[in-house]
Amino acid sequence: MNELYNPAPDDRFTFGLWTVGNPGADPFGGPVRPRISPTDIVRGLAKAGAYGVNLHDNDLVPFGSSAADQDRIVGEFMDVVQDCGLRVPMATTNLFSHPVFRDGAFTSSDPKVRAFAVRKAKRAIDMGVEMGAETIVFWGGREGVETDAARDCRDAISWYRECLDFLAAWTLDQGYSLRFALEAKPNEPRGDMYLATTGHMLHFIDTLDHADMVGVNPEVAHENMPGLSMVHAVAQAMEVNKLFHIDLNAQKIGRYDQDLRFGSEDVKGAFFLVRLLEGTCGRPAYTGPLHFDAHAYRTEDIDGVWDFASGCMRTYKILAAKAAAFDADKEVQEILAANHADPDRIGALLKDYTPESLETLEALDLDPEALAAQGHRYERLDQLAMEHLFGVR
Ligand code: GCO
Ligand code: MN
Ligand code: MN
Repeated sequence: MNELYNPAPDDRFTFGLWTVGNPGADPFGGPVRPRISPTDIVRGLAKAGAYGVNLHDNDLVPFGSSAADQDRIVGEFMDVVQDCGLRVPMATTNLFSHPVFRDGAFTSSDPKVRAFAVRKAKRAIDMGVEMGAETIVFWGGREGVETDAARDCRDAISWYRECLDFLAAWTLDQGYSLRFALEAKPNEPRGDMYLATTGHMLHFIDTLDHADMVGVNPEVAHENMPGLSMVHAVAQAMEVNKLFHIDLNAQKIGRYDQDLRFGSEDVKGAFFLVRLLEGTCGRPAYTGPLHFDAHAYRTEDIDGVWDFASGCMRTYKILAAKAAAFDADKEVQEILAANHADPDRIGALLKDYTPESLETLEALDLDPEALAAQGHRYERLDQLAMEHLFGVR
């Protein structure tokens, strides 16, 4: 194996306990692999070259544990995390497994369930802070419906907002310096989930009391399931400084949430995503954790799980190198420069309306027929991307 692509902690790769720890159960069959203990997962991740490990409260501390048991479990876990030189950059709350959440957590029609969900999230945030987490992810696994007969959908959105506002205000009151990252998914497990895409989330965030501390955690699979572009979702978040976290994996369009090894489907989509994150095409790079929310094929044994983890990280690094090479390619640069050329500084005119800019705009010699006659050479540009990806350039 080419050592150039071996991962190291400064690559900022992270995995959830639930990802490499996934024992391979699906709706049609039980687990095929033994459960790996959280501390063995940590040791394995350190050996594999990861930077950190993320978790849901109940990945580590079983639901309903006493405070004393929680302290002991977290203490033992953190000893191993520190010994291995790993970090816990993100923590999240399981608001979907227990039957109490069968009709939602923050969007349940029953205020008692919403209260229980807020209290559980609050405890998970405390636990995350204790472990050094900087980001709290919210994935509303049960926030949705099978039938819209259940409630006025506007109520669900208002309750979702109230719960997040409550938790953000409490977080600030505690003096915690944390960021919340909201993760969208269009469906599964619910028939329709509220706030189905990263775009929905970005708008919703603007309506929150403490919008400054809330951003998004887009996931490749969740944008691709309905056939949307992950690149565009992530770009929209980055453009307004709201990309607080990311879930990298792979997905075939239109399927259930497959959570495949990063880059194993839609290689070109993964390439343009990495190019965007690395900022090789011009704008600033994403500098947060690169989290893989995926799991090994059900065909795999434990060795296969570590092949999977290594594959996610190596593919990211390979694509990052390809992205850098693509953007450094003279022919690529020429095509892009020709398309972006602005010798008369017309782009600047559009930045602000003033009576003067309008006057200059009106006086421009703009010939739509001549503009329309120009080809853009994107066939060649895309082929160059393909040749970089194929390794023949
Ligand atoms: C899924 C989600 C989850 C979340 C996780 C962290 O579809 O199951 O992607 O894996 O990312 O719960 O909040
Ligand atoms: Mn998912
Ligand atoms: Mn996810």
